[in-house]
Amino acid sequence: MIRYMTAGESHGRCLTVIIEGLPAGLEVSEDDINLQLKRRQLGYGRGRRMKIEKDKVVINSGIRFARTTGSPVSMQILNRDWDNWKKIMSLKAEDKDDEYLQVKPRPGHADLTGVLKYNSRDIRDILERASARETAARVAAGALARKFLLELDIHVASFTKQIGKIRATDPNMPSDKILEEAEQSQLRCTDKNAEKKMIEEIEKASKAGDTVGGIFSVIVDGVPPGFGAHIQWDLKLDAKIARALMSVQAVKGVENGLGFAMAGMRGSEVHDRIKYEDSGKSFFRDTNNAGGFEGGITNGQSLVFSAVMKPISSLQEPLESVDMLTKKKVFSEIVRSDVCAVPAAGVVGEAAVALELASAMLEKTGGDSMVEVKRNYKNYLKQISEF
Ligand code: EPS
Repeated sequence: MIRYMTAGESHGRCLTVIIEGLPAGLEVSEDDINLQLKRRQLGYGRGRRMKIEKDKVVINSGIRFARTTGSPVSMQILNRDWDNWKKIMSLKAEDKDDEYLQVKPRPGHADLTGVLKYNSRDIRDILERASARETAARVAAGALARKFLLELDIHVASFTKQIGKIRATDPNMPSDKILEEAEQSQLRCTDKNAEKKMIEEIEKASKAGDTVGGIFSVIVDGVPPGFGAHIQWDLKLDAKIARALMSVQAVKGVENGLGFAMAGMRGSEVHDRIKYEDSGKSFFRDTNNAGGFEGGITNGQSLVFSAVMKPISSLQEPLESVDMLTKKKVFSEIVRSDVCAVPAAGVVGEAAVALELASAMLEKTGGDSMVEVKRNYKNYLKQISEF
């Protein structure tokens, strides 16, 4: 089982992540992680912060001679912007300055719920940790899960499906091709026509001081049947993945396969017919409406998840709110932010899915080293092929 935990504030010194449970002998370099961190920083619609940060990982433990040792891997990503925020984010009581107090909560943000819960009179105590900057740490952990999955020939990709009202046509291609095409697009969208309109949508929102959300999809190819379990609610792998995606900042809904569209369809239209290939001795389907899961267990088809990201709650044209201290009507705080971060959320989604999947796979295969994991995995694949 993989466990991971992040720490760090958006404008603090750094982000930290500890990931535990990876087998020993997994080949990892800093470049593998930095590549994923860079992908997360891209996308049309990002704010000025992304020009300041050049996210790079510092690995502090758990890796030796470019391989995991089996010990917890701890990593850091320094915030370059920290230099400009040292006083506001200071550890020392004497640096406290009421000039920087934030008291006008943004509707849609954790600002108000957070201050009420933690009894704080300064929204910054909350917003710094609620910030999607935290996802950089998750992407670093996800990069390791991704490397693990690649060793088992499992490929994770994502693409932007919708921005505002503009919906892209489904790519309908294998994950490695999706990855290749999405990477060419500034919105990580494989539909060029839709991409143009999406950019216009972002520009319009930006000019109006507004923000725009959308949908990203995560696809995983190469997962054999039998990972996850139907026997207990918290062992269902589709549910674990949905939770991980739902926990990505600003995500408000998750679907697997056809998801919500199934509501308006009949059983006969939805369910993927079971077929058998005699020569290859394997079960297969011609369709994948189920998105790779039946009964919380992988069914051998690609895993397909989509998540909706609400428009970011930091607007440059602020919304009606209430001053926390005076209780008078005000407009919410204006803070530097992105207009649209759906493409970046797709990369975060890949990491979230990779971590859950790698963890579930390890639960089944067991193994303290990659050699042991691969041997067990191969045996399981043999068992399925002989069914
Ligand atoms: C960031 C995500 C967004 C950015 C942030 C960096 O975080 P939030 O959820 O707080 O809007 O806006 O940058 C800033 C907070 C800033 O000062 O510009 C990220 O993904 O790294």
